[in-house]
Amino acid sequence: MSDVYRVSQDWARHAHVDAEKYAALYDAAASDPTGFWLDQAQRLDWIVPPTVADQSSFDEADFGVRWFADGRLNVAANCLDRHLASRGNDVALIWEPDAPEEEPKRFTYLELFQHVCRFANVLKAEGVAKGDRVTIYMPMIPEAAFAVLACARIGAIHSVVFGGFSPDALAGRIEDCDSRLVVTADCGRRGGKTIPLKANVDAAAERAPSLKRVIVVKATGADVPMTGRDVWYHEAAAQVSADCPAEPMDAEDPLFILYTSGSTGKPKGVLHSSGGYLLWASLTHHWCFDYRPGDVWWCAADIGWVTGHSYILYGPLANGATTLMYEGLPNWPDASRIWQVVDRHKVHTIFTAPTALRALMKEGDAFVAKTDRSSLKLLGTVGEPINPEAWRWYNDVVGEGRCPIVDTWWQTETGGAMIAPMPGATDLKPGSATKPLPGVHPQLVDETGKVLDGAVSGNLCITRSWPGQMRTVWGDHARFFQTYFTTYPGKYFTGDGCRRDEDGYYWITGRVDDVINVSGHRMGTAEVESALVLHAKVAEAAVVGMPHDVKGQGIYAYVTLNAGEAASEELRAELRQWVRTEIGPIATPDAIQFAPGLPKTRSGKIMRRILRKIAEGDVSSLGDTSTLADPSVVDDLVANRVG
Ligand code: 6R9
Repeated sequence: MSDVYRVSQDWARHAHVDAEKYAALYDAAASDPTGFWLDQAQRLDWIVPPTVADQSSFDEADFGVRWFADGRLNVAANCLDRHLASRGNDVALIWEPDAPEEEPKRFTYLELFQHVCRFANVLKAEGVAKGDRVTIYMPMIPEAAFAVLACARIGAIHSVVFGGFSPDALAGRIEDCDSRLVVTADCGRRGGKTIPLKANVDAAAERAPSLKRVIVVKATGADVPMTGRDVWYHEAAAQVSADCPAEPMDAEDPLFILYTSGSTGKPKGVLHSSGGYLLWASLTHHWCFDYRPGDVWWCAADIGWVTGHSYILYGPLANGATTLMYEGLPNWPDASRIWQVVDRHKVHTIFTAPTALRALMKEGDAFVAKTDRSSLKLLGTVGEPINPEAWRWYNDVVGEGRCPIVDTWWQTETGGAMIAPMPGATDLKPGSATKPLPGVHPQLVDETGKVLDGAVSGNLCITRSWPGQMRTVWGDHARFFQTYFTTYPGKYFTGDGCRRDEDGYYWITGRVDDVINVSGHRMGTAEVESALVLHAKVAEAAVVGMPHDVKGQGIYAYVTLNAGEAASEELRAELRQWVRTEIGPIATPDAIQFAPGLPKTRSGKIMRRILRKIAEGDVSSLGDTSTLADPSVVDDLVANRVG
């Protein structure tokens, strides 16, 4: 039996949603979905309010995801303009620099609005128009937020690429969506280190012929060579006015593309809409985190990931929140840093990943205890299953038992939280994301697609659309259908395994496909394999996940060398570096095992099940190896396991 943490009376009394309202929301969503969603949609400011809600279908014949299709709005106006009259002088964005001795910056809603309008005019002056794709490759500085919201203001589609990705990975993403323009900075800073963003863009440009213009924000003042393709942001900004009307958009017009790893092929450009996405980001921020004006909200993600999109920018700003953006790392200069930032800005809610908590937990409680943290009232987590030990540490040591833990399960594809508690209404169980939010319809199925009822484990599907659902894979609608709707026809398949307990609580057990979750970041095993086989000495590679104390999962690579090549420690180091350069540091293999052969079926399919077991060190239960073309390769793999 797992522990149950009851909602405190204090929370239940003061929350936006208490147990009674929670039940009413569920009933309304179930009994009259159209009325429910049109009603919820009123939390946005529409130029033309929608009269239709869900028009989606998961069936092949009339497949598509569509919400609020006759509504018109502008996302940036919802995040900025509509707050000006009531809270123009309230702080919208707090920026905390990498180095603790530097001064933070604060922007009121009015100031943020002015910066965004000016940035939007710079983009327009460069010829960017509605529907054009703009790639944003930035450090965590305020200008990253300006650039994102500027795109939304003029109806350009932003594609934010995480600043830790390599020039190659960046080039692939620029080309895939045919971006003409990249916004970057001279350099970025993180944990005292410098990241050569502009130099990376220059390298990417050689492989990305669509790229014609680079807007460079002066962030660190590093000396970077400028070419005819480049313009300094501050110079361009001085030439334009700060007055920029917001472009009216259809609810279904695209807002952004965000590349994410899948089980096959190159990363997919997940496309999100304007109306449905913004509603979901805003509503889930309101429901799950019980935000109220004056609270300081801190989502400690990077804007290069969906969590940063939905919960640093769109959700909180749509709700008129004060959102904190932090340039650095949670544990630099030391493991107190994250809590010192909480104290410095009197943060009410912090939303972070289990991997960060595990890393901090390892350093000992003293780093936490010496900080005050009395401003905290809620603690959130996202990105991967949280182990009960980390959950309890977060609850007992960080929150001192005062702060509910809101564990949110969701995906880049879902736009916002899907299975998560509401702090005034949901009892908590450490390690469970609890229950689906109103209007979310999860279902567990077995391998054959049979629906499983009651307390059971299975593969997690969602049977009906929700407003924040992705609309397509950029440039490949067939791949969207194929990836998510064909494994279990008529349902959206999440790729996650999940257990439902006797109380109807959901416990995500992790990916059941060839995606691994490294420090809360998704990495496709196929991507790492493609990078490895590009190396001249590598014949074949197979990559699987392995358990890792801090990262949750680590990357374990089996590598077969070309005939005549010898395995060595130098080559191992070279291959690790190779993958870092090809994809980025987050893809660096934790273990590389040189193998004379890989376990394959007679039809040539690699038996990953066996490779996973060996990487996990679970060699006593390799299961049936009789279908292997050459069962003896397994003996060698077991004997030479790394770690
Ligand atoms: C938001 C985000 C999605 C994958 C998802 C699942 C895992 C996310 C989780 C969780 C257990 C949670 N995941 N949140 N697993 N509990 N609270 O992380 O998006 O980067 O697309 O990753 O992350 O496996 O399928 P994304």
